Amino acid sequence: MSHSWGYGPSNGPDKWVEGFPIADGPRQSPIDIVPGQAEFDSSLQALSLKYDAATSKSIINNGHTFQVDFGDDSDSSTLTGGPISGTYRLRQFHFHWGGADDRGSEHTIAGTKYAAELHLVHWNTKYPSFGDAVSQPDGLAVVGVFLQIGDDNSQLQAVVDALDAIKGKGQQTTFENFDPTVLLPGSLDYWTYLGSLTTPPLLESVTWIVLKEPISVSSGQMTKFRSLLFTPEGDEPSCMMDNYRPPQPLKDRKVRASFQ
Ligand code: SG4
Ligand code: ZN
Repeated sequence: MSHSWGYGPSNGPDKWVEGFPIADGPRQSPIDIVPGQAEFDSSLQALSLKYDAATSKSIINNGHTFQVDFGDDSDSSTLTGGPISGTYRLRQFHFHWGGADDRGSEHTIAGTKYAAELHLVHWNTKYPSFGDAVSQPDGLAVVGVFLQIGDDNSQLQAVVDALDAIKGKGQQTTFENFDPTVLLPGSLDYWTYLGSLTTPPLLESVTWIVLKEPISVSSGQMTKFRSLLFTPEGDEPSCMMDNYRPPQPLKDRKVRASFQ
């Protein structure tokens, strides 16, 4: 992989190990979660997600996904409770999705794939910044939410409507006054395990919190995700899709469940 990483045959997940040997490391993500093999842990606390709409700033196509970035210079939008200790601040959220509705999630549930997966990325405020936290074993906590094909998700429409303005890699626009709480399902029941970033540099710094209950997305909304481009304006266009890493070996890890 002499060129930069991506999701194609020549630079995709199977090649990442060439530039990032941690790809074969002991705590890689995503994984296949087998509910019958997860252990209910009554000591796990409820998740507390407290987000302030005033912290959403912009939406950007970074050539791998699109993400909404948040101001993280104060404890305005935070994650506490669940499996983590202390306070983690929301930095950004982004999605992974398929080229068709039958695939796209990174985590799978007993082999079942969802059409997409939302990642809300938080960093541990015991470190001075996101950049410092990203390489620490307890640096990040990512909440994963599955998107299941069904009704139009009206809460997602503000995000979908912004995509026209960021079609090409490197494009960004303002995205203010958005509270991502509206994207969460009714139940905050979750599975949790210790893992990694799912893209290079694949750092083993993530406490994963994967919600059991999916949110809905319509086929039409997924089509709009796929109208984004991996490529910058001016290049031969390549549609952004199948930007997910497949499940990695569980190795010596336990998945815990917050629910019975
Ligand atoms: C996406 O490519 C995000 O755009 C990246 O964010 C993110 O990397 C990467 O996914 C890995 O995150 O929750 N899927 S994941 O494990 O947050 C980081 C940026 O490039 C470091 C800012
Ligand atoms: Zn992600």
